[in-house]
Amino acid sequence: MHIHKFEQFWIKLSYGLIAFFIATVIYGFVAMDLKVIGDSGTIDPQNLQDTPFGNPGVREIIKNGETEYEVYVQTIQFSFVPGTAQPIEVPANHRVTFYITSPDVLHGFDVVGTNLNTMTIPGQISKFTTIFPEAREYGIVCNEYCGPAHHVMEGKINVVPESEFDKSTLVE
Ligand SMILES: [Cu+2]
Repeated sequence: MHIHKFEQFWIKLSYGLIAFFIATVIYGFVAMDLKVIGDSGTIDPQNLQDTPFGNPGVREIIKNGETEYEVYVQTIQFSFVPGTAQPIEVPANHRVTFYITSPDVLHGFDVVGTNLNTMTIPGQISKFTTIFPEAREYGIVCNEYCGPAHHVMEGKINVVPESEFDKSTLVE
């Protein structure tokens, strides 16, 4: 069968593009250590008050004899609760698990300069675990268009040395 040389060119280019896109995905997961945000279940966005999201903030838990932290965050047009009005404060070098959901519309939760980045979806819980290796401040931005003040939706995570961590900021 004769295939015209232009046709051959476009067929080869198509296969090349597919190979390139697959390679970028593999590169992201292997070399950049990207992970897909876990499916952590669903939640009724109208009734967050009866869940840990009703009292959002940082909780201390003991897991396998280690002190870990859980951070419950609501993303609401146009702030992170907590995160915007007051920063999320966690100690360095401890495992921190974020649980994030949205009572209104789709938002993003992107910890600037890191690979911590998730969509927050009404009815879904986004969950990821990290360990902040050093004390410093991180910015959070919303990276999903969520309304007219989307561009000012931002917050902060304060990672402090363990000795300076103020446990009075924890929620029950
Ligand atoms: Cu937004």
